[in-house]
Parts: sequence; structure tokens; C-alpha cells
Amino acid sequence: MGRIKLSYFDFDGGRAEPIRIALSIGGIEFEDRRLSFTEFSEMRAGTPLNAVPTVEIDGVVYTQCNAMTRYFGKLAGLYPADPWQAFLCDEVLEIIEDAAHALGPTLRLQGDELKAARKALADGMYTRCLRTLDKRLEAAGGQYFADRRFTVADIKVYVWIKRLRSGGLDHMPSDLTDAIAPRLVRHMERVAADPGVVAYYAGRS
Ligand SMILES: N[C@@H](CCC(=O)N[C@@H](CS)C(=O)NCC(=O)O)C(=O)O
Repeated sequence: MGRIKLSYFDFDGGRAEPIRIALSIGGIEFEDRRLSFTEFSEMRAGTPLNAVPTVEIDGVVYTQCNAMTRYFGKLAGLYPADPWQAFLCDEVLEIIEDAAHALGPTLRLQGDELKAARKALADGMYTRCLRTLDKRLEAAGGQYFADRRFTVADIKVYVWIKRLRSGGLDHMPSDLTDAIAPRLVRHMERVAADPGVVAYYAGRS
């Protein structure tokens, strides 16, 4: 494969973070282009769907974070070959995408509107997502979401739970996961200790 350039906002989270981690674990060389909000607004209209992440491969710019997560996950050996296990992995990836999609409109709100929207999310959809993920993890044996091994599903959940618990999302209770799905907190801690994940963050500092 030729040159890979991944473009996304300059923080260790969000839609590009699982892709960055998978690329790093796979030992796949890539340019990690981290955008300021000003840089994004300058390049936004030039992206295929006015959104990031984008990945440029051999001069062509592609979109859709889960397509990237799956593709680079396959190259890195972090995606199941078995169709059923792949389905279990995919369901998890798409649950988190639904959660990210629902958060989007709240990022533009302020004050009481923001508070009400975040409370509705926490009490409604996010609670449902956490309960479903918790059930899936239990059914899969409690350690990993698919294939009884570390896959991109584990990375995707890890990145989301880390953000939910960070306190960085105003009016989103940072203890929501701990209260509803403590199994996911233990899972997050296990993923954080994975040697590939540790090496990725060590390389970032
Ligand atoms: N379906 C797309 C969604 C991409 C998306 O909405 N990205 C957000 C950032 S996480 C974005 O670029 N928003 C910019 C905007 O709405 O102006 C994907 O999976 O990559």
C-alpha cells in the first residue's frame, strides 16, 4: 500500500482514535494529521462529505470511520475472519457510531439547552447503549467483544468509555458507566493495559 494520511481533530479520542491505534498496533506507517478547528474549517469544504476523519491513500481521499477501522483492523490482525464473530464485532462498532451521531447536535448547544439535551442522552440512548454493550460483553465471555480475543471492537468501546468517564462532556455524568455497566469499566482498564495500546500512547508522548 502507498502513503496513508489520516486527518482528524487534534485530540486523543473520537472517531479517528480507534483507527490510529489499529494502525499503530499493525505497524502500518501513516501520517497522523491533527487539525486545529481553524484548519478543519479551512479544509472542510474540500473533504468529500464536509467531515473528518478522512484517510488519503495513494492520493485519493476516503471517508467513514468504521470502514477505516475495519479495513486497518483487518490489516493489523484485529478483525475476526469468522462471519459471525465479524458480525458481533460490527454491531459494537455501529452502536458506538450511533452514540457519536447522537452526541453531535448537542455539541452546538449551550446553557440549559445543553444541560437538558445531555441529560436526555444520558438517561435514554446512552443508558441503552451501555446496557447493550454490557450484555454483549457478558455473552461473549466477559473479556473481549468478539472472537475471544482483542479486536477493533474492544478498541472502539475503550475510546468511547474513556471519553464518557473523562468528565470532559458537560452535563454527562462521568460515573454513568460505573453505575450502569461496571463490567465496561474493567474492560476499559484491560484495554488500556494492552501492550499495543500502551506502546501507542508511549509513542505519542
Ligand atoms: N459517518 C461519518 C461521520 C463523520 C463526522 O460526522 N465527523 C464529525 C467529527 S467527529 C465532523 O467532521 N463534523 C464536522 C461538521 O459537522 O462540520 C464517519 O463515520 O466518519
